[in-house]
Amino acid sequence: MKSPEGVLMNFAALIAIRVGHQVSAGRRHGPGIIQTKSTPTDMVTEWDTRGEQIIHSILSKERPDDGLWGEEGSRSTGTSGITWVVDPIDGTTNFMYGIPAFAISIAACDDRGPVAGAVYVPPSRELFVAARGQGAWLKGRRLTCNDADSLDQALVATGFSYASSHRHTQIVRLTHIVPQIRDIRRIGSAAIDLCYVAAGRLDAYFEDHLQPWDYMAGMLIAQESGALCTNFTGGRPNLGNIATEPDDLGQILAAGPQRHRQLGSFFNPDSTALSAN
Ligand code: LIP
Repeated sequence: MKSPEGVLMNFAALIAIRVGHQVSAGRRHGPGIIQTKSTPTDMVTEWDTRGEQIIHSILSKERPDDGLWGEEGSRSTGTSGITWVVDPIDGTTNFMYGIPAFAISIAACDDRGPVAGAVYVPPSRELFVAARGQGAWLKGRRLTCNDADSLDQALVATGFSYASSHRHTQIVRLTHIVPQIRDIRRIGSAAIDLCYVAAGRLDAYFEDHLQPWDYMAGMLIAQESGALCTNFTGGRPNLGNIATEPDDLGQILAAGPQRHRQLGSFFNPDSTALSAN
C-alpha cells in the first residue's frame, strides 16, 4: 500500500516485528528485572522498558518530527501531526509468567485517532495491520468481523483492572452478561482481544480502565474489519488527549454492529438487559 496511511502501516509493522523479535529473544533468558507501577500487580519487566527504547530509537532516526506516547513513559509532541501511541508489551503479566499471549501494539495517530496500526503477536508470529479507510489484514487476508442478531451464541472477551477497587463493578457487570452469551474469554491483552474480534476469533470484546496504548492499534484493526469500536455509551473511545477528551474511564466495546447494539444495552443503566436475570 503506497498511500500515506499505507506507508505508516508498513512502518508500524516493521517496528512491531523488530520489537517482537527482541523481546521474545530476551524472554528466553527470563523476564528480567521486574518492577511495579500503579498497583502491586501492575508489572513492568526490563523487556517492556527495552522494547520502548527500541521504538524510541527507530522513530528518532526515521521519523524525528513525529510525537511519541508510550506505556513506559515516552511522551513527546512532534511537529508532523502524527503521534505514535505504543505498548511495547501488551499482556505484560502473560509475558512475565511465560503464557504465550502478548503483543506489541504500534499505532500512528492524528487528531482524529489512529491512522495506521500494527499488532504483532510473537508467540503465534501473527501480524495484524490496518490503515484508516483501507481495511485490516492478517497475512495478506482481509479481515471481516463476525456479526449476528443474537447474543446467545456470542463468544465475548473482557479483562479486569489492575486496581482491585474497580474489579467489583467489573464482576457484577459480568454476572448479568455471562448467562446470556456463549462464553467468556479473558486473554490478558486488549490488543490481541481487538485483533481477534477483527479476525472473527471472538464475537465481541469489552473492557474499561484501559489506557490508549492498550487499544489504539487494535481499535483501528477492529474498525477496519467492520466492527463498531466505541466507549460503553457508544461514543468515541478516549484518544488520549486528556486535555480535550472527557475521561471515559478507558472504555472499549467492540463487536459487529448488531452485537454491539445488544451488548451496549448492558451498559445503559436503565436497560432491560440488566434486569433480564
Ligand atoms: C493489559 C491489557 C489487558 C488488561 C490488563 C492490562 P498491559 O495491558 O492489555 O486488556 O486486562 O489488565 O491492562 O498492562 O499488559 O500493557
